[in-house]
Amino acid sequence: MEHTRALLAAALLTSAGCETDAATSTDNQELRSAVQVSSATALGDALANLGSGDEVVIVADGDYGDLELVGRNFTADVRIRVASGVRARFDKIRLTNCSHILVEDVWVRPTTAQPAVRIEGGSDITIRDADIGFADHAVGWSAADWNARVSVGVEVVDSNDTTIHRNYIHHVTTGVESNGVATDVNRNDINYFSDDGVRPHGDASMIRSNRITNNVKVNGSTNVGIQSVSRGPTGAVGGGRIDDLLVWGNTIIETTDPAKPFGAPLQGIGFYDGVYGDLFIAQNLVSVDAWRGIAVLGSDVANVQYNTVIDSDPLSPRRPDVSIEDHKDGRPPLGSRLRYNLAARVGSNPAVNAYGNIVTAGSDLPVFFEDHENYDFMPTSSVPNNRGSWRHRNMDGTLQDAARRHGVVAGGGLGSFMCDATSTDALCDLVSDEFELVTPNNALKWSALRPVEGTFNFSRGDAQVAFAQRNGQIVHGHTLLWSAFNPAWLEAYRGDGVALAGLMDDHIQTVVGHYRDEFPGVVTRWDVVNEPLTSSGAFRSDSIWSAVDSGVGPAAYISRAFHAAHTADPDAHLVLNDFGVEFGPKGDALFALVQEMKAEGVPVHGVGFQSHYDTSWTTVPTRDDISEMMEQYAAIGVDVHITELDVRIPSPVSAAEQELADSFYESVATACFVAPNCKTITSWSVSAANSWIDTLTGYTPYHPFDAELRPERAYWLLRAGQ
Ligand code: 9MR
Repeated sequence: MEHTRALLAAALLTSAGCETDAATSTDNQELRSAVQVSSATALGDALANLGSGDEVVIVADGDYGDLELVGRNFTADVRIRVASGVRARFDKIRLTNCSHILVEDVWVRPTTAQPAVRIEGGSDITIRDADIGFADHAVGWSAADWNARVSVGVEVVDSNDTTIHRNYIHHVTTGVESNGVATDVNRNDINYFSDDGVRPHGDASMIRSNRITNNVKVNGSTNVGIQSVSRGPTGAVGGGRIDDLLVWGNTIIETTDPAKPFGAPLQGIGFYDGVYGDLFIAQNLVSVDAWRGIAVLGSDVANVQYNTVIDSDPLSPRRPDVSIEDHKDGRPPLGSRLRYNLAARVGSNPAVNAYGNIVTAGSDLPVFFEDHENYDFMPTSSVPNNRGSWRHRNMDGTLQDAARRHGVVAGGGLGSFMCDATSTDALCDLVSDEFELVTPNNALKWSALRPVEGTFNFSRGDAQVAFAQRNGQIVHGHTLLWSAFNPAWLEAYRGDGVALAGLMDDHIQTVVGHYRDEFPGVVTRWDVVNEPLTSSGAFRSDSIWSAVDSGVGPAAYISRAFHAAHTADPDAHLVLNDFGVEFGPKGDALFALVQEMKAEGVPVHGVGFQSHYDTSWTTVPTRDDISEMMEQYAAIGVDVHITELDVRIPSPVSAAEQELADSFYESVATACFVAPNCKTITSWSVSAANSWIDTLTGYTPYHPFDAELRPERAYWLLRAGQ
């Protein structure tokens, strides 16, 4: 969006053909005003004349010296970017006590060995797509040259919410160093460094998907790919605490350039000076010839998981480890897990919960990886079923990462007896890693909550909601009212519409109120009513709820239920959920119902397209059907959630039906990703290991993961267009 706007602004300027000009839009209020400059003086003037923000300065090719701004705080991002296809060189960049500035595409080549980019104080600064380095290459450099000529690429000092994104940072001492809170260092390529790749020292920071390669050893300092150091009040190393660091999906390779001089052991991820609280080091690939691969010394809840640590030189004795150890002062690690890593050595601190790790010998490399000598760490089929290894097929993380890029939440369903706050089994781990939302498939239904009249049994529901809470997930509450899966005693109310109305109101108030109070902010949405329509689009007359005495018309109980849920939790997002509603008479009927409810002021916020598909059906929705129905809902301000996605294929599975099954996943994902009002894709069962489809005869279930929890093609289709 932002990008498009700027391009549009740039196009307007180009057509105006001026060196300095201002363009504003009359037909699009969001379009920023833009200024184009082609000299250091014009740039200085343009920066001096900026208003309160939301402006773009486009820099033409040329040499601009230092970019220095002090105390410039904007309310919306000011964007300083280079015109397409040209090079604008800067000597240094200094942003001091500034906020909401985005610097893009610049070419930074300092002439002296001081940090190339320094951000001090202030907040919300972004540096992206820049080329930052002290030289283009270092051919012929001596160690003394290295020591004299380079400094830090990007240094962040006491500035919060900094983003360092997609830069090429090279020929530096350290690539990025920050002590700011919430620094996000992601997708940078850090190449040729004489100290460390990235040094994150500030709380709540993320180091994600960076590529860190080719260290040079030119002095006494030890080279580490990513190193974090806590400091105490007096500045003592290891005397403090750093919380909430996420080190995710980085690739650290000691040497990719065989001609590189000054080669020496590179330690991968060295967190040697804790305490580190709530630390996640996951899905990183480290290929080094050092004793240290990934090591954490001093932790208070650390998860080091799904990493691959490869011994890049099987002939040398050094075997890189993955480990969580005592703090250097002797304090043992607390609440920490070391799991599902694949490494040349695995630590064994007795205080650490270690499981699922695989130790590789150097000689395994050709067996485990497609072509490790050429840095292709695609696992072969010989890799044991360790999730750390298959994840490296795709370094971009999980389903939730992929969905989030489209503004969509990825959800997973929990079967009746799956997962609670203490679960450590692989399936629950997978659900917590891959999805940011869970839906208890059965635990919140009437027969689970109220098997006996007069009492509520929240034990199963609470266990699953506690699971989600522990993992920072949200919950889709399913379901307050349904015609099926009700306890037998409820039937006794049929015929007494008034008593039934009271029972319904009380149920909604009690259940929604319970989760509102006991797990604040976790159950953020509810299927208030499930499956109210028949396949022809009529109201189900067999549903006990149709007997509620609540005014005129068969839909009256539905509106009453939504009002009750809204009263119980005004913040909850309320959903009407049904299957087969993407098209046809049932689809039209649901839309008409929701439209009418909206018109009457009923608090209905979303509809659920359940999306259980069967490849033997003769009529199935196409991607266009799904998209068109989503658009209709968008027009009346209603969100769409894919609430129960799965596919079943009659056994034995034919190639044609498998293809059809794939096409369902593809249609749903692509339709949802482009629809601004499609907010969720939930896989009802996440794997064939926990499939409700097994309760149907003659079908093979098809879910994102197979029975061994390996990703199916459906998994990759759900990541479409990431
Ligand atoms: O997957 C659920 C299965 O385990 C239960 O036995 C069944 C009855 O409660 O419900 C299944 O889930 C259904 C969901 O609640 C509503 N849409 C259809 C789902 C699949 O039948």
